[in-house]
Amino acid sequence: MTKVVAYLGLGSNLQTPILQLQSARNAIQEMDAIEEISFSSLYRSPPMGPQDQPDYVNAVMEIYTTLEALALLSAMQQIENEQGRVRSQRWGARTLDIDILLYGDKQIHLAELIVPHIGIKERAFVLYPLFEIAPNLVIDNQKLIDMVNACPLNGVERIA
Ligand code: A4P
Ligand code: MG
Repeated sequence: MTKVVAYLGLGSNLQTPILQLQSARNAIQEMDAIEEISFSSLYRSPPMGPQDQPDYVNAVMEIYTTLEALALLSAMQQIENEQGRVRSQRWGARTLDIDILLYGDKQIHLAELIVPHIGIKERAFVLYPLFEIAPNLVIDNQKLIDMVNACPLNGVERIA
């Protein structure tokens, strides 16, 4: 199986979000089928969606993986579950969310997996950390830098 470069978007807004992202990073690094290439700074932002929830901490991780896309999705969902993820309200508060932002240059349109991730082009909390670690990316023939320049920060702040 060949190695694919993939980008994961991590987010948390419950139970010490910074620790949630650190332990998710560790769990991902420990997988035999995954090798970390880089990990962005952490970014804080107000919630997108229901406003009666805490601010989020987000980051983006660049990996090599030998897993197929669906196997990668279920591995990430297992890590979410291990960190106490409860699915109730859509876009509601969560201990950990791991989204597959990009999987090589593949376009995937399955019921359970859409890649590139649906929100990638307009979400500041995804674009800014992604740009930090992969400034030259091109997504669907569009330069990431152009998407970043078109996207207001919307309260996203890099955590020192
Ligand atoms: N799914 C489809 N494509 C993908 C993909 N590329 N990666 C499916 C991961 N999952 C994908 O996700 C619902 C279903 O999406 C999964 O079962 C999977 O088969 P979920 O994690 O169970 O539920 P969710 O995250 O609440 O829903 P959704 O629509 O994925 O929400 P998002 O887009 O993840 O947004 N505000 C800030 N500031 N920062 C955030 O990180 N995150 C969200 C959630 C809302 N507001 C936020 C943030
Ligand atoms: Mg999600």
